Amino acid sequence: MCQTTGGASIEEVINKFNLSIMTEYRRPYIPGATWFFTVNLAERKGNRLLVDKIDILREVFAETQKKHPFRMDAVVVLPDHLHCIWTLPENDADFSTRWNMLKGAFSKRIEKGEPISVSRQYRRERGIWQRRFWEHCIRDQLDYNKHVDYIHWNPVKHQWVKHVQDWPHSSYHRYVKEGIYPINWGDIIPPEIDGIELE
Ligand code: NI
Repeated sequence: MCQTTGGASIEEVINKFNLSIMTEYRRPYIPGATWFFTVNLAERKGNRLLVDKIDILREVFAETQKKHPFRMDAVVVLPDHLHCIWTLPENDADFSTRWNMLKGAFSKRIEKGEPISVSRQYRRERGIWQRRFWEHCIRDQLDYNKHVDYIHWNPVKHQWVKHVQDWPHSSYHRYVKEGIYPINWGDIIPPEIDGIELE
């Protein structure tokens, strides 16, 4: 399903990125079934809709998951976009159905009034979310770890908080509770994600 890059051994990669301390993850990725997503609101400037309506967002995630199961490995909700990692059931790569359902159910519960483009008016679409989203098939355990850390570092990256632990809307807190991260994780930028740009 997703291509492996081959070539460099884990040791080579670790040396290259100076990853002296590796975090022990308890939910190993599953080849071909684990995906990273970035999903944006249509209007990002000054828009806090996702955190203002976090309860609705939680509801629609749960409803979608009930109808079309997936494992949520990591998630962060920022005011104007979100990132997450899902693992889909075997032989099921249909993340598009899940995102359409989730985005549609969320929009339906938000009062109308957002600016809507002509093409969307024509199709009777709402203007809450960007139509496109970014997906990336996780290649291996190192790629998985990197994306999990990217997610949890994101509130600091976007300068919403100074410390990872001060942002409530992420799975970071679950990771600490489960003993996966030490409490001071993220006091400095994790070296393996330095310079990565996935929004
Ligand atoms: Ni981001």
